Amino acid sequence: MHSSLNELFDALWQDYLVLTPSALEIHRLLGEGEAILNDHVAFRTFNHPKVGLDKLAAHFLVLGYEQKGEYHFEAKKLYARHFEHKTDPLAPKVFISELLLEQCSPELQAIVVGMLEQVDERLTGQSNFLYSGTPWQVSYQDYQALLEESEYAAWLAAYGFRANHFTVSVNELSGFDSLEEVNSALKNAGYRLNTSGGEIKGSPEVLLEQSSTMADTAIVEFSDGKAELPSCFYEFALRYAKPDGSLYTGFVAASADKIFESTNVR
Ligand code: OOG
Ligand code: NI
Repeated sequence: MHSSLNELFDALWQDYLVLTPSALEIHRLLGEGEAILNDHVAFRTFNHPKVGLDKLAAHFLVLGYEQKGEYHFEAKKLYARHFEHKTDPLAPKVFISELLLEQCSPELQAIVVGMLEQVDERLTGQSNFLYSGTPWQVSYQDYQALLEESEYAAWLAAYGFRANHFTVSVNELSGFDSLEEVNSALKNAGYRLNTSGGEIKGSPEVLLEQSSTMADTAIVEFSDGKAELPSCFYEFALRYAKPDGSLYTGFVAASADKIFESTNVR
């Protein structure tokens, strides 16, 4: 467990930048030299007792976070929860999802169990767990079998435990007032956006608008060779005020469903 929130987020950011070099360029493009506030950071896992959502969440609960919303993604066989810091409104929100293994094929389950058998029980309690990557060896052949059934499972097998994306709080950017402006700046600079469900997911009516880049790529070493695959992406979120005047802090399942596809291979 980490003793400070800043220390944990710094370590997550450094790990994320190695796989997502475009995030640093975009950070400069949007921040124009000023600090950027993170709306949220997201993680992926399997709903296996060894590494389930709760094991990841524990690292945030000890740092003052509490559980907030929950979300269901039936077609993708995912379940997610989001967490907010109890007292620090500037602390990034945390979104953690897990693949519901019992709903997946016996073939997928067998590959994942083979990976998880290699995981030391003590891993999830270690301070670096949330940016420890893949504690397993998996073959490219198994990766491809996972990919046939679940893009999420395949990404997780290749990249493991780390921030899957950071998210710029567009509300806090001084040079950009809308997500359209952010998206135009990104496209003009040559970045590819996730267009699944439209470039902008959500609307003022649901109090949240989101867009994201398509993931960068990285070379992944499998037990039987290397492959270049989508790594991590950068997201942009604009939040709207609730009737009481405070900003909406939740997520929108229909939008999140499309954001997951930012790491799709095709
Ligand atoms: C999470 C996708 C959902 C959001 O902000 O709605 C999400 C993921 O890709 O792991 O980040
Ligand atoms: Ni997100």
